[in-house]
Amino acid sequence: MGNKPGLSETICAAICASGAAACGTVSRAVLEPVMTDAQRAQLALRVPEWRTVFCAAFPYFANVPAPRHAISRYAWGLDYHKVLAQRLTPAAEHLRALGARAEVLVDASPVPERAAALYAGIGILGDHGLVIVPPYGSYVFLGTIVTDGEDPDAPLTQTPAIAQCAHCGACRAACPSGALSPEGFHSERCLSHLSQKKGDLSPWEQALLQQNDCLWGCDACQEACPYNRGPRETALPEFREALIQTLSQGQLNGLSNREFQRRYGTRAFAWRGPAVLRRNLELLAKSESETQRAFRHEKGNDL
Ligand code: B12
Ligand code: SF4
Ligand code: SF4
Repeated sequence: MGNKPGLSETICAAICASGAAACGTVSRAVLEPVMTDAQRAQLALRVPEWRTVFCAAFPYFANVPAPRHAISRYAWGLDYHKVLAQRLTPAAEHLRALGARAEVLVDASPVPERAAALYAGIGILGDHGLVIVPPYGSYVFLGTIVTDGEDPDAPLTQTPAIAQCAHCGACRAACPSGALSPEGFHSERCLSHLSQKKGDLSPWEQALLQQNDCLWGCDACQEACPYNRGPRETALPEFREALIQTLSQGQLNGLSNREFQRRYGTRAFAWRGPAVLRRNLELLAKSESETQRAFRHEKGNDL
């Protein structure tokens, strides 16, 4: 990438012009110590001599209420993996034109994206584990460009301090599964994970999905957070137009995998295929009919 001063600002400005709300850089010396061995090995395969990570946050909050049987907000619009990759590619090409290797990596990536964003100084660490970028709250996706060019503007070794949230406790109190505990985050308990998990769910897991009317993903900790009170709406059309906020059994029943992909393959909820969504919808329908039965019983209208 050379030693031209201001190059990282130029690249970050291009990334922001492509729709990011914030962009920053973190050097290898700062990020590598918090990476796992597996993350280090995988990233070295993608960009062997990587030295700098550009990290960007793209807002996705659409200002419409969540319906019944809601898909989580992050999956209402087009698949963010593709959207961010497309929007980050011109900046990566700019770096390549200068002779550097540059790879766009989004989510399915060995980069610990939240740590990269926090060290790059583009957001605040929330106790729910997510990166908050006011005024968009935590409703931002993270994406990176990893390059072997050196960032001339970033200190090589100094680990920056990380901004922290207000520690109000609302996310922990709102978490229905106990995934957020003082000891840390338990991903195997997280409803977002459970709603995407294949196969049979335990009775406890089923009840969690039903009680929280959860079709795909979970937004409870984010909804409770004061930084997400009235967040600014995204300007990106991919995340505010043609939204799919829920699905019905009628839309999914009888669909082959191929037909499901044809209809919904542009969406982030499609990667697991239709079976997991069908299972979740069945659970929600079952709990609905049980509630209706209990209501009729209370009114003395039992058949
Ligand atoms: C696996 C995964 C999940 C799992 C587990 C999540 C978890 N909290 O661990 C499940 C399915 C549960 C999940 C759920 C969600 N996820 Co998720 N997930 C990921 C993914 C793909 C990998 C994370 C991971 O486990 N990596 C492997 C471990 C070993 O690495 P790591 O998490 O980075 O952490 C290591 C180090 O970096 C270090 N570390 C971690 N953080 C920090 C911070 C600092 C400051 C330091 C020093 C160190 C450090 O400790 C770890 C151990 O070594 C990331 C994308 C990515 N590539 O980072 C998205 C990502 C974290 N998810 C995201 C989202 C949006 C969600 C959901 C909100 C989706 C939803 N609505 O249902 C929920 C939120 C749940 C929650 N409260 O965390 C976004 C978060 C955006 C943001 N604003 O922060 C990400 C960044 C995807 C993206 N590209 O935007 N997710
Ligand atoms: S996504 Fe849901 S289950 Fe997971 S930590 Fe947040 S509130 Fe808890
Ligand atoms: S709800 Fe409170 S404790 Fe949780 S992330 Fe938001 S400010 Fe931090």
